[in-house]
This record gives sequence, C-alpha cells and structure tokens, in this order.
Amino acid sequence: MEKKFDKNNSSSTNYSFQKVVRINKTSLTPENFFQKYKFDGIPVVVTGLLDSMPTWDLDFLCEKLGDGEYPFRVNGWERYNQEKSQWSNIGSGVESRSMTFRKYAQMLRSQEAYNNDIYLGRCSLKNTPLENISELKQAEAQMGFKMPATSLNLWVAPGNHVAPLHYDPMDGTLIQLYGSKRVLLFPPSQTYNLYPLSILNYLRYGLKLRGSYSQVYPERPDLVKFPKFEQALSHGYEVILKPGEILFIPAGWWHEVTSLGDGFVCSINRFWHVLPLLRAITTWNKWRLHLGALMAAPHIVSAWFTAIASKDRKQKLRHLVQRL
Ligand SMILES: O=C(O)CCC(=O)C(=O)O
Repeated sequence: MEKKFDKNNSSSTNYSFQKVVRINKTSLTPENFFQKYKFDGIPVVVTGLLDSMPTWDLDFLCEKLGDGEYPFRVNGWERYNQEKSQWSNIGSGVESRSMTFRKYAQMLRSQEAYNNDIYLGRCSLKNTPLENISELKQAEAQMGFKMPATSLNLWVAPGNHVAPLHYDPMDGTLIQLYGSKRVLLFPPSQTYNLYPLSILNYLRYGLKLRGSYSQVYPERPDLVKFPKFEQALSHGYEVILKPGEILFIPAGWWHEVTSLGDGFVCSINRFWHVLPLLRAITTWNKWRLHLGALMAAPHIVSAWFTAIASKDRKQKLRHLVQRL
C-alpha cells in the first residue's frame, strides 16, 4: 500500500515509517555485524547486551558526576518558532552554561530544565568515574567495534527535547540508559531532499552553525518551502529506543532524536572511525563536512585566541574542545 503523508495537518508523527531492525545478542557475532550492517552502513538496534547495567537514574548520575562541572546547552523554546536558516547556532554551537551535574539534576526535578530546554549534549566522560564501563566494553567488542574516534559521551535531556535532524561524519553507537527516545533516520541518499544548511555558513558562523543540520522540521514540515522532503519521507526509518538498547547510526545517516515522556532521559554514545575504508571514502556527506571545517578555520583560530586571552580561559577552552 502506498504511504500517504497528510498534508492537511502537516505532521509526520502519524506517518508510518519503516522500522529499524532489532537483533538480539544471541544472534550477534562481530563477523555477522560487519557483513550485515557495518559493510554497507545499515542502521540496526542491538538488544540484550546491557542487561546487567545499573539503572542510570538521577541518583546514580549525581553519585558519579554530582560535583563535576559540565557545559549545558541552553536552547530555550523560542528558536523553534523560527526557520532554522535564521538560527545563528545549532547543536554543539549553542551557547552553554557551566554548572555542576547536581545543580542540573535539581533543574530537571523542578522542571526548570524543561522550561528552558537545557540539555547536556555530547559531554565527554573522559576523566570521570564513568569513563570505563566494563559491560559496555564487552558490548562494543561483541559488535566488533575496534577503532574509537571519541571517548564515551553523555546525553541528558528533559522530556520533549529534540536533537534536530543532522548527520555525523563518523559511525556512532547510541546507547539508551534511562527513559526512551524516538529516533527518526534518513539515508545519506536523501541529503538534498532534507535541505541541509549551506556549508557557506561556516564562513560566517564557524562551527556554531554546521552544514550537517537540516532546515526541515520533520514533525511539521513546510512542504511549500521544502517540497522534496515528501520524497525523503518514503525513505525514512523510525525506532523507539528503550533502556539497554544500542542503535548503530552509520556515518552520513541523518537522525533526529526526541526524548520521550515527562521525566529526564539519558543516553551515552561513542563515535567510531568508519570501516571499511571504502565506505568512509565514498560517503560524500563526510567530505561535505570536512570542506565546511576548512571554511571554518579562520573562525576556529580566532575563537581559540579569544579564549586564551579571556579571564575564564579554562572554561572557554573546554567549551571549544567540546564543540570540536
Ligand atoms: O541523543 C541525542 O540527543 C542525540 C544523539 C546523537 O545525535 C547521536 O548519537 O549521534
């Protein structure tokens, strides 16, 4: 049956996307994971590998990270009334505020984090008590991942937070630990039906506004402005990621991640060098971003000089590293 998009209510939440395949650890070996998913870059959810993990609730996170200071992105809700092409920052480019995890936990409990859409995004767990998690190491080995490009990163958000539609130049494993997330995915072939922000933005905004983000709000697309999005819809995939599940997001695959429910939602992820090399070389989305980063070079250099010259040098440099 042909899938229909309801143009009258202009919402894709009721659209029946293809479902991301789930595989259980019992049918998983590094070899078959490579052949079936990594070789061509196909998203998949792996279940059952993290059954013995502790519960990553707020008490657990405060115990491990409570007194540490981290950069929290203060998004606010107003930006979502604007077209994304009017934004001057996005994702890791959003201004951040340093505070302890314990303070943020209070904000989550009191709804303040929700009211201002405050998000701990891609926060490196290096040099924290959560840097090495043995269950996770085993899980990564069982999926055959060997070449990490980053440390583990923590993602904590109030319910309803949306990480806007974007792609990464590396393979990623998104590990759901508390609450659930809806992940909408589109293959790299749909890039130009998703209207990426121009890479010329790097010249004006540096890394604050990356060309790896789409201009479309997939939940309420403006089909007059972005008519080709309708073609992308029939290529989309969806998954509701539950605690203990690991989603493989291949490099160049677009994804929008929505934290579900009223409570807080927590995941970790890691980025990986793309293998096989042939897939890395032939993923145009990856090169598009490298080109953008080259254009951002003058901005990056001047931001580093400004940070070094500023009074709160340590904090500013840390934020810049986070943005990279
Ligand atoms: O979980 C999130 O909020 C975003 C995660 C993400 O973009 C990723 O894992 O690549």
